[in-house]
Amino acid sequence: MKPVTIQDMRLHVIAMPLVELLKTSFGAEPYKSAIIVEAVGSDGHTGWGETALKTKPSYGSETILTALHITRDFLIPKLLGATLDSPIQAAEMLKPVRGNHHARAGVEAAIWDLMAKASDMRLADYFAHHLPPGNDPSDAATVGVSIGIQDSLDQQIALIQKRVDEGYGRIKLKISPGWDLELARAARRHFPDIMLMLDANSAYSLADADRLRQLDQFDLLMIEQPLAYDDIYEHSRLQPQLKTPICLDESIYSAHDWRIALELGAGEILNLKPTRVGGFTESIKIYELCQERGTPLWIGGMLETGIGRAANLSFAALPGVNLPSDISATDRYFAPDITEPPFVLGAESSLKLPQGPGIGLEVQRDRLAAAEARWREYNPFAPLF
Ligand code: OSB
Ligand code: MG
Repeated sequence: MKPVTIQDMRLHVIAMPLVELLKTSFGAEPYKSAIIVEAVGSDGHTGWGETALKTKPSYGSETILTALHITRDFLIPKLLGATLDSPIQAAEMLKPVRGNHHARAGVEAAIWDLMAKASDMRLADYFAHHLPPGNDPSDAATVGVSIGIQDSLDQQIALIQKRVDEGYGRIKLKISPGWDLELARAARRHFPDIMLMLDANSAYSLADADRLRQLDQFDLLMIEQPLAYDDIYEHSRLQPQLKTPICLDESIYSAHDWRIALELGAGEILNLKPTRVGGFTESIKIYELCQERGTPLWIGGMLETGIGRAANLSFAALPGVNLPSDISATDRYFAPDITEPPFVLGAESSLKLPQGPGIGLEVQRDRLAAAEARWREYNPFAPLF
């Protein structure tokens, strides 16, 4: 593997109009926001990473502006001018910056792409190179689609129908207290055979156990993050009361967290978002832990642009990822994206990996600049000081 010297790192804060908003139990934001990290190597290659965040501390504690501060003032100075033998070394150098997982992940992702390109490898093959033998990626990953809370059951059913017609084989519905049982009942009545799951985004408490248990009758693949975003223990009290497997999202930030959750019996499945756990180095540790424990694994999303999605898809193509991932076709998110070519849903609810080195997509500089201009106009917190 070729060493790379980091010559420059540039940040692009963007806002992108979404084809379909994603309303969760904590609300919806009008644009998809992100920090796009551009890493330039002394060999002339450019690596791209995405710090996928919201403008509000709603999903987690970080926001676009906190990540901008951490990235610019603490992370980039650690890597500028450094010669790296592997992206894992970059992760080690960034680790003294505590917390701030999404910020670290965006920077690390740009290094993974840059170094895969320097070695002329697809990112998926480059990931496999950092895993034991037997982990070669497939050329496609199985995916599903995440659907936000709608204004009525009729609208919700129509939207599920549209996604089923498009070919999605696994549907995830966002729920919140009062928008749960009737929703699941209606979805099951209309679609008796689809792979169906729910995501509560931390909207319930242990006192809701009786209500959550009623969801068992709908043959759900899993229920994602029913309880508090920073809880593991109470999930371990809830899981034995449910037949439906609990999948943790918000409360797992590391392999260490997931090991503790498994030991407590706080859930059976993990939604691994590389951006939430601080990057692909930690994701690899979690991947190996899941293989060791035999727990199912899939890759979650944060409405990433093509940059973040191509990297996530490359990870999702590894053989240990064995449930459909939240990585949908480009037309679910943007018209157009800032990358080319678009992802198009293929047979059996799958997306093909791009074939070029690294993330394998071309960033469209004009669209990136337009998305940066939109951010400057939209930024709800510009007059901070
Ligand atoms: O909880 O999984 C979630 C998007 C933003 C924040 C949290 C979540 C999500 C999704 C989107 O469900 C999945 C996707 O990127 O398609
Ligand atoms: Mg979730």
